[in-house]
Amino acid sequence: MKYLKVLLVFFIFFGCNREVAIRKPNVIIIYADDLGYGDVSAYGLGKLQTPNIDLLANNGSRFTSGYSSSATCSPSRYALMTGTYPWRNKRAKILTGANLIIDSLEMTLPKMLKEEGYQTAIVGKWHLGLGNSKIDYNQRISPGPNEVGFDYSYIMPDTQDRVPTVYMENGRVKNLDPNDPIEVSFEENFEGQPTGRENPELLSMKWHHGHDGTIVNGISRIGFMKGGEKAKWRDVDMADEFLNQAKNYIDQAKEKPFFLYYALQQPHVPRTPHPRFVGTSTMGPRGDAILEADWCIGQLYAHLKQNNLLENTLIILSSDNGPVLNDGYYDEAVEKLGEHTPAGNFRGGKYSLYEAGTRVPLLTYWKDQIKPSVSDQMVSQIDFLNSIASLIGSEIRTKDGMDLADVLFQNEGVGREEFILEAQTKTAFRRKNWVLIPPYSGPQKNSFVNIELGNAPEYQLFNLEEDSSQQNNLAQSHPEQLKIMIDRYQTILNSN
Ligand code: NG6
Ligand code: CA
Repeated sequence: MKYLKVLLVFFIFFGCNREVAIRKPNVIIIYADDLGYGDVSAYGLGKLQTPNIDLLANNGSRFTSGYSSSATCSPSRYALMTGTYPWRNKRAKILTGANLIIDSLEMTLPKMLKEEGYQTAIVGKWHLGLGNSKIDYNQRISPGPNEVGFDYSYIMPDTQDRVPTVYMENGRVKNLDPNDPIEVSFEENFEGQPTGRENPELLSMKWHHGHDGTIVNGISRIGFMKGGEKAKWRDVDMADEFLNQAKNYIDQAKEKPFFLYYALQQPHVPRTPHPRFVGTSTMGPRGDAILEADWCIGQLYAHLKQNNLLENTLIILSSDNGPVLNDGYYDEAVEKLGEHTPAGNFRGGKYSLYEAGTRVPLLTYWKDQIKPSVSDQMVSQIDFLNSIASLIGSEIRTKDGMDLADVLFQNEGVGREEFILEAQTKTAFRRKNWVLIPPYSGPQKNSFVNIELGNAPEYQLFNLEEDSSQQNNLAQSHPEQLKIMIDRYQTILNSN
């Protein structure tokens, strides 16, 4: 009996440990905001140097055909969290003070991981909405990240350029003084509150389009906010704040498998690198913010290393959409760009149906498990849920995502054959090397941000193999291929 007990203890101890080591790695998703394909130096196209991202890229799998689901933030995050195409959800578009767009019954990546015994946390940008009726920032707001699978949440509710400019921890505004309640409106200003439109003399960074509401830290935002003085973040400290929260979380979670969704705010506007990064890039705040993000990633990596966690941690890094230079503030992103090419050699950018809208840096790193490799297999963030589920032995699968665990984590197998991409509720279709963009009304270019959107009165058909920058529309000259693409695209759109 005694021996049996010893044997049992031995089995549980080593059995579990083995499981932890082989089947249940910690999972960290590092998700940048508006980082372009050419912004990462491992991709070899731009002029910025991102040594810490490169270290992961060069020692893991770097994907050259990796996609976000969408060319904007909230839809991409929705797809990342749910493994579901965002165009199936009418509310999955850029959110401003909106309610939660994930249904409480929907499967999510953190829910799946929780079912497999993981601890789960988000630190950083959420932008998937909060609550299900009028939001009162002076109460605990539910549902939010904690109600769709995260044990712990430390978030910026929407974006850095939207009010309220406060952190929220587990559904509550951090550092809120009950005697100074927060009021928020996206319709009208509160009496006596300076705004970017009326008080430009108070601004340290001027707005170019939009962003003319309440001024916080010398920067005017989208929307109006009153109160909550003590709770307001300092923009220049945001990177350090999220990094420290991420490290703290790792420290307290590291004994058991954990999932950390580290959603960086850079290089989204307003770009506010900490003073120690100002001037490090020669490209103004946008470049400096990317170098700051790169530094944060290096610090996180060093922290994992110090804690002997690298062998047992899968790191995935990507971006929610393609790059933009002028996204609403005068911050010299255009003027100081020089020879740098944030979109690589792809056409378009953030908001665009062309490749640069959704073709983003995407890499996986797992020390001693993923061999250094460059893969041209097509993969999407929408596949992360199913692929991670497959890796850790969960049976859960969502409908639109694929199980690409072999491709993403083993340097083996084949990726997607086809994928519907989305930009501001419009969709396009990639199949093998072909891309179909259906006719859409609307401007050819968003002249504020200076990005071609992909709208055209006729079908556009591109062959990426010979024309990766989408210059030659083959719709007229390749009618059979056009028909194949339209038929297949319609079939997927009509599937439910
Ligand atoms: C747009 C904002 C833009 C950015 C974007 C969301 C204006 C004129 N533009 O509405 O600055 O905030 O929303 O970006 O207000 S995203 O990466 O979160 O999708
Ligand atoms: Ca974004």
